[in-house]
Amino acid sequence: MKRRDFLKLGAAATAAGALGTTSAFAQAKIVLKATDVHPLGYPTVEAVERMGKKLEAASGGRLSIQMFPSMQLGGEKEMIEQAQVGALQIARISVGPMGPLVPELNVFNLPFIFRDEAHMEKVIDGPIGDELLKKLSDHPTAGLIGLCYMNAGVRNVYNSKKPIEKIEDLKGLKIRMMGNPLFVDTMNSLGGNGVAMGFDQLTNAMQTGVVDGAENNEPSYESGQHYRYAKYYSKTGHLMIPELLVFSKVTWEKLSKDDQAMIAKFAREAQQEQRQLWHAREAESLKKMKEAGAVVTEVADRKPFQEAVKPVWDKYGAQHKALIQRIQDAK
Ligand code: BDP
Repeated sequence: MKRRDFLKLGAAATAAGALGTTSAFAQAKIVLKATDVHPLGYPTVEAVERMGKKLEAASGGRLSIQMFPSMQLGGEKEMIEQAQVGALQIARISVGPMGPLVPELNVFNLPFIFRDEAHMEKVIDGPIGDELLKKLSDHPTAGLIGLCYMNAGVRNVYNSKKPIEKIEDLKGLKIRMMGNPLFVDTMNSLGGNGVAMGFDQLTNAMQTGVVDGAENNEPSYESGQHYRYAKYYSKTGHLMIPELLVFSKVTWEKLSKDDQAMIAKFAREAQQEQRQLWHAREAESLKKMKEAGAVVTEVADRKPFQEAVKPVWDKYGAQHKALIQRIQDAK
């Protein structure tokens, strides 16, 4: 049996064993299985681990979080599926792959929707952020509770061939995008060839030349050592996608109201705590990747990039005009 399947089975068995009737569940020790594609020490992983420590302290050891980092339970597609069936409880995923499930969330996935990180933070911290979390939690088939957001900086294109200084430089490059048609359309409208695949398949795809590169923030590029396969990191800044912390709805419904409230409160705190860790890590990662040989290029004029993605806005944004307006008006 592959390690991943084995872990999946183990997770399913433990969760199923722990979930008896609602009242028995309310008394028993509950170990919440959490997962993240990133390794220990990464801001999102660290924030969830800290949340686990708080839960343990506040519940006198009755509630705790067991972290499975580094894609041990698969990529985000697998993480979402496992959370939906209750084989794990907490998944830290990007808003990226959630767009096809909850269309309103796709608005955060539109290229160049946020002016800068402060604008993005303002939106996720405010009423729009709350509304979209509720949309996710109330969604009849998504099977997930939206707990909070986290920062994930700005996504920039990297590749093995050449620096991207202007939009023409993207022509013909095969660039891995997250699993959501919106992103493939985005890359194609910029002139590259978008290839959708899971984060768990990316290193191999770069190694074997299936793709020429990908796009991500500095900490993901650096911690995944992607500079080893794609050293040209160019500040295209085309996407700024927040992260999500989601909870399995089937497990959630078995928790007491008090436990739900406690988890929700610590998750909201995690949103702010992760942010501090994030900004420090962004700077640290930039330094490390340069030391490791990454060639970082600024893109002087992003206008042509912004104009090229208009069709993506028409296709995915037309049905959310009012929401987009409110985001743009957020100051
Ligand atoms: C990273 C996100 C992670 C995504 C990954 C990706 O933190 O959730 O899985 O990008 O590109 O920035 O798939």
